[in-house]
Amino acid sequence: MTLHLRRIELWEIQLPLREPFRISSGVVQDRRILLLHLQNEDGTETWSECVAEEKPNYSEETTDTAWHALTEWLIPRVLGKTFTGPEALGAALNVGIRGHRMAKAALEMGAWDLTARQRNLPLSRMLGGTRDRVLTGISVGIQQTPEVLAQKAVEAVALGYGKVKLKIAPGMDVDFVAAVRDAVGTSVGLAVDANAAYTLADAPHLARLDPFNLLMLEQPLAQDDLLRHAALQKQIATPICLDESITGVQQAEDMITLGSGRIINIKPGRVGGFSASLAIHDIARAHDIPVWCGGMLESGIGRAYNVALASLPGFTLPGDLSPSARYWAADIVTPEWTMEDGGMVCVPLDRPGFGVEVNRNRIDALTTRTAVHAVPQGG
Ligand code: OSB
Ligand code: MG
Repeated sequence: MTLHLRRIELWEIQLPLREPFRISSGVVQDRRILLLHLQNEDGTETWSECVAEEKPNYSEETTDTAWHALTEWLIPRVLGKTFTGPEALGAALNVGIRGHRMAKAALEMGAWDLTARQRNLPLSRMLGGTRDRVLTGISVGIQQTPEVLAQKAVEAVALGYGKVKLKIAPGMDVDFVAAVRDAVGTSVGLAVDANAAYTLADAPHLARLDPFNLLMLEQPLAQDDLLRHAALQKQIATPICLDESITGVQQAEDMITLGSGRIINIKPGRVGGFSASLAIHDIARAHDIPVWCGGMLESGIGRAYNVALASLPGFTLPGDLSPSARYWAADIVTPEWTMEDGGMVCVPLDRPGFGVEVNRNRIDALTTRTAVHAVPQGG
């Protein structure tokens, strides 16, 4: 069994969030999502999702740069060519094409799912997943006041989430966390995510979060700054978790060597796909570094890929894998993603591939542009 893509379609959809999602670097209301439909020469088909957002505030990639990179460089690299598997296809995307990891990941992860379908395996098991349910958390955006945020956190706990992550920014941090801790009590797992909004000079201020007994402080400093994260970790008790900084295997190794953090958020899109995600998982596990699966406000398709990854044994902390209804009035997959008692999401294991049906009618209704790349007849 080999991979030989004969047709790749790009679909951009616009999916409105139920409420705006604000982080320190920007706000999203309508999610512009790039989907890929992949067709292998043996008739195997799947969908994948590129997690790039409309604006370059989290990552330098955007929906438009990903469309461009896929169209101009990445799709031509793989279309009509034969690969022994997803690793080989992923490697071909990295020869002479720097960056654009989210665009690459959409193709590479789709290749993993095609291979799972060819082998009649659930995507989870194709990747080495062992769990049949994964712990989930919620990521709550920045709110106007500590009181509003505390109210949202209380609602999340009542819904059963196993972790509540609060977005913070300078001026909207210690008081907000204090109000939430006070409202939810000491037993709830709380985390904060700064999305790179602070500098090392803020270390004494960030140390004021220590008394709240947070599970982690995610990405306090700049994306490319492992050195200062190491210095900061020495000055605060709260474990640092890196998100934006971990763009590949090497950054994970460097984080461990330097002591820049004690936890890793793995987002397969951010690291260029599943091969890098698996390698980071393995390295972290060997060093007793817990990992968890981050989210990018994915549709039900991207979520399916994340849930499969989160079923690997090293994913010991709850992921940002909220149910569909937390984000959208209606998702583009059937069944929608739901949360079971105990804040768990079930890993679909009853069919090959990522395990949910894609709702074509719903995609059609949300589509803003499409493009088709196909090998010529007889090619
Ligand atoms: O930093 O984890 C982040 C969403 C967009 C960009 C960055 C982040 C996030 C989230 C959302 O926290 C998590 C989710 O998908 O629920
Ligand atoms: Mg984050």
